[in-house]
Amino acid sequence: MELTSLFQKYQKIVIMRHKNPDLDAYGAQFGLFYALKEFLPHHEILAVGDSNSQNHVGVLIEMKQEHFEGSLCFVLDTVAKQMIESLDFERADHIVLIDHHQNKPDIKYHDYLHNPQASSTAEMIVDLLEESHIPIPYEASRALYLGIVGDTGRFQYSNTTSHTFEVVSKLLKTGIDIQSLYQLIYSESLKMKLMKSEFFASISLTKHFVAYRKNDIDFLEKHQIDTFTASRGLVNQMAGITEIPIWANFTFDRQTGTIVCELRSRSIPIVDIAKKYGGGGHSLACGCSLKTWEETDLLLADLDQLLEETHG
Ligand SMILES: [Mn+2]
Repeated sequence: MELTSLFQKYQKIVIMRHKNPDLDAYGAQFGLFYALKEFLPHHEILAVGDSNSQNHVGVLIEMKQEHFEGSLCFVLDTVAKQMIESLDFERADHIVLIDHHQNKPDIKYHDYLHNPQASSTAEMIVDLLEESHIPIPYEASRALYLGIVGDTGRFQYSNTTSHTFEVVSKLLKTGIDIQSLYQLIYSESLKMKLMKSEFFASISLTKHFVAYRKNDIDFLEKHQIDTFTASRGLVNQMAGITEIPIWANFTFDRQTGTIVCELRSRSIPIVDIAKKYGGGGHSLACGCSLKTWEETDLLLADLDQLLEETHG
């Protein structure tokens, strides 16, 4: 893919990513946005999509059909239809997907940059900008750094490679202040901390130490949080505890009337259990949706049984 010829052909560039964005989705989006803004000062460049509390790096425009007509559109950090806010982007004249996940695209595209070895889409954006001889300005650098930190869990997950550090080294040379960036993403409100402490104080354990919590509608309403914040946002409150090899977070979802299950494991693969209940994901981090609280007990029994088989 020749970016420069695409930039000659299209005057309007739209940059989007999956809904419910995480640090990598924002990082890749705004990293590319700020770099192209500076490189192509006479182009119209739009960063579009939904927003949440994880955005520290830029201002988004709400997605509209007319943004896409006659445009070059980048779709970042996903290739899955179910992760996309709106399929309006398919009106774009040229669609470029950039992603590091394992999935096969089920959305329309013209070019697809895929690197499952990359720690993050942000890491891929740094490589792409380099290859295309597009400078990475300070603002882009901050966004991209946060993206990489998000998907590598501050460089602790096994997706962190020597290349990740090469990329980060380039970002640091733009003069970013990483201490202030960490303060942005790892500080939280007193209200949030108190909610987490209530959450943790009421976790339960199965016989073989699967930790779990059931977040009902009362919990969501008491703390004024949405399903995503409670399920994805709180599951890892149960992580990093020596005695607990597997943990599960069950959260009622008002919109669908289902129970969203986030399942995590330190080392024993659990994705087959998620699949048994119609879900999926990674080997140690996966999920599914269930219709009743009774089903969550069946799922917990399966996880407990898995530990019994593993430990005897
Ligand atoms: Mn990612």
